[in-house]
Amino acid sequence: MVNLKTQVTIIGGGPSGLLLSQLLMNEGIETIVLEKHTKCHVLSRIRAGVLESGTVEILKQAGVGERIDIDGFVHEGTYLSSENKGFRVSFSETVGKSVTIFGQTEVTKDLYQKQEEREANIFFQVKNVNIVDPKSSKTEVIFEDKIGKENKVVSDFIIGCDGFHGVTRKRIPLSQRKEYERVYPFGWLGILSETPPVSDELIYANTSDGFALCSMRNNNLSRYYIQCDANTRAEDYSDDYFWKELIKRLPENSRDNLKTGPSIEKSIAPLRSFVVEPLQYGNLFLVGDAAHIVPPTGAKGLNLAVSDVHYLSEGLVSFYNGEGKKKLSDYSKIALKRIWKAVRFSWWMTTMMHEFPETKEFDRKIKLSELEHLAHSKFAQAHFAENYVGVPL
Ligand code: FAS
Ligand code: PHB
Repeated sequence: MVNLKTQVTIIGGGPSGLLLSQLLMNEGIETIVLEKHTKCHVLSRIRAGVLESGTVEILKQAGVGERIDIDGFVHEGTYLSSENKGFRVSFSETVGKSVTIFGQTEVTKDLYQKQEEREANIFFQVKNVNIVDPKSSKTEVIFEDKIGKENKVVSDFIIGCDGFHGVTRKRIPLSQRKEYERVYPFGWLGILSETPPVSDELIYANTSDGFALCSMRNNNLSRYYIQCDANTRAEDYSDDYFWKELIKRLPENSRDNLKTGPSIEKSIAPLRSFVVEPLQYGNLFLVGDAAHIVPPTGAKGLNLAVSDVHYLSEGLVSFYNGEGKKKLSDYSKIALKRIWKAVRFSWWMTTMMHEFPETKEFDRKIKLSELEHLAHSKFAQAHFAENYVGVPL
């Protein structure tokens, strides 16, 4: 058994684990990061693309803002459409803010680079991660490293940044945790294509055929999603089918702009809303997708993970600055307040923009009226914008 010692053990080398390690190391706090896969595998995931202004600030604080400023697209609004009639919601005119389009893959790439510059202690391809006793003052995590050797790391705290399917959440006894969940009866079929984006800002579209979203990564890399049946596989859908369905759901005035081409990535994301409470159990803390999942409609997944990291790093820095555990023990309460606001907004937007199998004519009329109201009410648009750009930290 190899014995290791550190201050904070972070399980999960995705965006939240790496960002937390970077922010703590910037303050002279030691970390060890345990990641199940290779770095290459982590970077091969195509996920989020919208960064709230608060997220960009925190990433800059961690030292990974440079490329965001150069390659990111600042969007001061977004398009929505109902029954192929589009309208725009301005974030700048309503709440004086904007969002930035910059892929999660690129954020994660920059975080890995910064961690390597700091000679961070990251173990890849770990197996059989076992958290001994989260309640003990000196926590222990036992894991097998990539050459099959058993390691034990002793630290003050363990942070669960291991995503929805990780091990940390389940380490909290069922009697001590409460889970809230809504699973949606559809998924998102997403493609990446080396084609110019159809629009200068995102388009969220609702039609009786279902939802569609037009996003981008750069001037010749577009990301499109259409609502699909939950129990289907990406390979069940041809590119031809995808483009035909997408065109049908677009606002009339955008259709001619759409440039189609072969998909270079195609995947299906299931849609669910999930929250676990509390986010702390002894010296174990949960962060990001390990604690909550939102449907991507509200573009909140990555942004929530970053705000969790922000609150938790403040608590840990305060503790190591000798200010006691007050801020740390407030983490769960403070983070959950912002989490539930984002969960509500993501649920509301998903309900308004998607077609449910059981949708009755009455429901459809309500949805059309809600979109009609959003299209014409400055107050409704301000409410939408306030949530979409991210409620203050
Ligand atoms: P992550 O899941 O990114 O990272 C967790 C890490 O822990 C992974 O690298 C994993 O390999 C590792 N791990 C797991 N188990 C482990 C173990 N036992 N030991 C060690 N390591 C372990 N959000 C949006 O806003 N827009 C989107 O379009 C969007 N699309 C998404 C599509 C999919 C398929 C998914 C799953 C999520 C999507 N999200 C989207 C949300 C996404 O952005 C997440 O919120 C974000 O990745 C959360 O980051 P982390 O909390 O770091 O979790
Ligand atoms: C994306 O660009 O992948 C994206 C954008 C907005 C969303 C979800 C995904 O709401």
